[in-house]
Amino acid sequence: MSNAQTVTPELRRWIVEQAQAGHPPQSVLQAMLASGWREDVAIEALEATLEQHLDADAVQRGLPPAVPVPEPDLAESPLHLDAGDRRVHVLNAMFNPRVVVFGNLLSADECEALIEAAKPRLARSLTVETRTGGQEVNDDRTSSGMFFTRGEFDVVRRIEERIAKLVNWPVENGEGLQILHYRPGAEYKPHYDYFDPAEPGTPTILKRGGQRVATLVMYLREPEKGGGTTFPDIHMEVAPVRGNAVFFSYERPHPTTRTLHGGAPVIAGEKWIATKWLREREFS
Ligand code: PD2
Ligand code: ZN
Repeated sequence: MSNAQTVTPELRRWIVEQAQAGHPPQSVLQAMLASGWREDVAIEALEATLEQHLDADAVQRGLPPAVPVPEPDLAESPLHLDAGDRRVHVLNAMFNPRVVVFGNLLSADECEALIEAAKPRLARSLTVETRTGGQEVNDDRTSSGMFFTRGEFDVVRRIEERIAKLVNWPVENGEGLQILHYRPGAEYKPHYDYFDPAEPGTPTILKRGGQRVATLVMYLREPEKGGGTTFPDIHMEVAPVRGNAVFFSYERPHPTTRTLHGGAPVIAGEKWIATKWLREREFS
């Protein structure tokens, strides 16, 4: 192997061969270090090569290709992240699927401001109807809701900028904030947030900014019991604590992302949330 610290096609081929021969990434890394590769270059080359290889494999099996997704900077496992105007707490982080629980994302005043501005505009929640690209009342979603337009007023704008900084994704790629209100018994049955490529209405929906690639559910008012955000594939439930949020990303519109999630029925009290969906490109 060459000692030049540039990653050549030969090196990539060799990495893939090692993986195919069943050598774990840690042993491949050790072999690279032993032949003089700098650790940072070796790790980067390994990660990028294996990721590309897995994606090519997935596409060959008929899956949609993976695309870049928003990602908070958790490389050094920080306890806090600087989101511009606020220090956000990192409470929990999972890699596969990428699910991160944040604390202290919103102040109590911000939560109340969103709820009060939304109240006069609430209607029974609609979901995007992927058969036609329109909207429909959906029995799986028994909450009421509304959308603000992006940057509609100062609190919305401030929160959108905070989110953009937190997950390193342009404000312009975000849909308008959606506010949802769940009374006792209301729920949102498990679903994926991306648009199903097999549905005939999806190409129309994708004209505005491409696919959804990540979701941030922010808890504005907490119920007394129930109302957690559930992830059935990973047996996880996030408690809907006011000011906290759960972030998850999905690099392809496919169940292999294991991002199936739902809003569990509220058992006592009421739950209010704000959802920010992030698209691949500018959403206009
Ligand atoms: O209210 C929730 O916890 C929830 C669960 C699943 C919200 C959404 N999805 C959503 O807004 O997409
Ligand atoms: Zn959802």
